[in-house]
Amino acid sequence: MATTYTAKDITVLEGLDPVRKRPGMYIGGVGSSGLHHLVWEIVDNSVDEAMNGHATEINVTLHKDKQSVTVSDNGRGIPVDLHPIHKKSALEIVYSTLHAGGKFEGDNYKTSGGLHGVGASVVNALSSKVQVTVRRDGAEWQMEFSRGVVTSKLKKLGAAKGSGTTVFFRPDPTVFPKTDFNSDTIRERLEIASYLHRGVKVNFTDEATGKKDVFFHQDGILDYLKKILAQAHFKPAHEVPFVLNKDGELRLEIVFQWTEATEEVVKSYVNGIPTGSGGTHENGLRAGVAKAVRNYIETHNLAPRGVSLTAEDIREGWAAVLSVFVAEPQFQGQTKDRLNNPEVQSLVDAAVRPVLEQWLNSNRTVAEQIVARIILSARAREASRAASNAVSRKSATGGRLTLPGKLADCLTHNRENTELFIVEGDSAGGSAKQGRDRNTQAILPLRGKVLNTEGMSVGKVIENKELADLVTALGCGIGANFELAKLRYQRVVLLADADSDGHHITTLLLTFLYRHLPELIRQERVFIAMPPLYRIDLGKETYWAADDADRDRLLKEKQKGNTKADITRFKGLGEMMAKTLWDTTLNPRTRRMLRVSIADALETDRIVSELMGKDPAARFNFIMNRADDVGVGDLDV
Ligand code: 0RA
Repeated sequence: MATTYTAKDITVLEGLDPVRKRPGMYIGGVGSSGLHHLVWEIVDNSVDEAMNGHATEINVTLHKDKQSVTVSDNGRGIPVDLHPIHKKSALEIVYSTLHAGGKFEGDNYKTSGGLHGVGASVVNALSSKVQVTVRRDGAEWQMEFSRGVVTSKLKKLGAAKGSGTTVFFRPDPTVFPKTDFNSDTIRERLEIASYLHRGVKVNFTDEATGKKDVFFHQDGILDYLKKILAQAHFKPAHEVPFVLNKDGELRLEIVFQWTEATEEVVKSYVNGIPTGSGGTHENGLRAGVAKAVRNYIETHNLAPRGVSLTAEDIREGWAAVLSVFVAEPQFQGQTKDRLNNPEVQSLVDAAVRPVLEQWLNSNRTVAEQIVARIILSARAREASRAASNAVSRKSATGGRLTLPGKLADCLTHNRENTELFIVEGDSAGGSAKQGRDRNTQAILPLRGKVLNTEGMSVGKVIENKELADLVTALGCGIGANFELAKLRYQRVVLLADADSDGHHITTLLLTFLYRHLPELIRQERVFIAMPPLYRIDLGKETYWAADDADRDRLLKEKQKGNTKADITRFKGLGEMMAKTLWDTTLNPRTRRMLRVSIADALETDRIVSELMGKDPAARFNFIMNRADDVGVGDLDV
């Protein structure tokens, strides 16, 4: 049962002048982050009320002017009775004195985060207006402040049902250079809060757009993990995620699951505040997980022969959400988003290790799936190291003996202006080999469909002969062994038929490059060749058309009087004469190519993962139709 908690429990320390003198000390600064901090403080107070079991719903409204916010909850309402000594209401004390708050009194009040009970007064000090409305004991009360000073005494508005607290505030424009709130920033933070505080319903209204959001997650951070994996199209490598909720010296919540992806994803929070740069809580989690997994592998004699498991192997494809609640968090780093409390590391480690070991031992199927996933990472690492060693051995000896047999390399030893054409199919490869400039252009024919590598580990990728050959031909290694300086060509050009199968292959290759050799795309080394689909003979003139629209446009433009048009549709690159391929597609003086670039890495990432999970045929259309969005631009080379 909750302890009775009234005005007498509040300790009063000092007035609000210090806050107005040095706002940065309390909210980190007066920029956008500090401005939004005010919202988090007020929301945290309502979250605390909910976490203590007294409120179920929080409403946040960003008003039309974007300069003011209202936060309300259906909790007990801030007490309005008079403090026996100070003769002031708890409401007034909480809002107009620094370090006032029951949170200082220990067990009575668990902190969700923020400024340790001083939040309300800090917001008040830095706001040109604060209006607090409380419903409790059958009545509604209201009080107003400005810049930390009472402007309207506590008054009873009348009878009212239920209970709760509503806080309206408008940040002081003489403190903040810019007082516009960002709706997305608030929305994202509230959504996260709804995951970190299971069962609390958080409503957000943006009056400027009329948009309303409801965030509610009965399963808390487990729902969050599921959302992260679904959004990234990361396939779980085992059935049930690991879940740990612990109260005690350190309150923490942990969920994690291994996936087929190569990335490690960890989202961590301290008192509901995101810690993007990790810190001691994350380190403790990683250490605890690594030790538990190693112990399990050892106890059950599951260690693979010939490879040793590294910490990176254990972390490959690992997706985790970690939320800890720390009484006195110390943040570090340039953006103050790394937890620095040393004691937290061993507390998290000690909390997770035995429970995970126990869990692995009593969920043997899942445990085996996890161990298999980790061994796969180790093997992949070994394989890619071997592949890259092979490449460097070759370049060290200057020999080309280990290059794939089907690669028709270029002759020049100077990398400048060299190009590797990755060509679909052997017969097309044949035309390309004949039609190319042997000095600077190399041809690597690929057989048939390329693997869809989305979500695949480096090891899996290397097991595929076609892709392994491609990596060897490129010479730059892959994954942890990637080295741009070793790339054997200046440009990498994807050359496929102008039809939908060809487009599909191009998309699969782009996915592979984007996911596993992203630096090549970032450095804009990757191009898409544009072979013609039609040959149009008009009298003595010959034209080439890339697609149907191009054909129609050319006919309209060039066909005069009743000249007969002779139109040939190429079935594939293979049936094109070598000379034709040179004239239309390979010759740097006459050809057109698309340069692939990343306009917005995050957006591209989302798009790639979305596309590669869906209908293959639709994918290339997307890339072509939305060329601007993914940054594939026209380029004449
Ligand atoms: C102290 C005591 C009590 C409620 C609160 C604080 C309280 C603060 C906030 C801030 C936002 N929403 C809030 N809701 C409640 C309750 C004392 C009692 O009724 O026993």
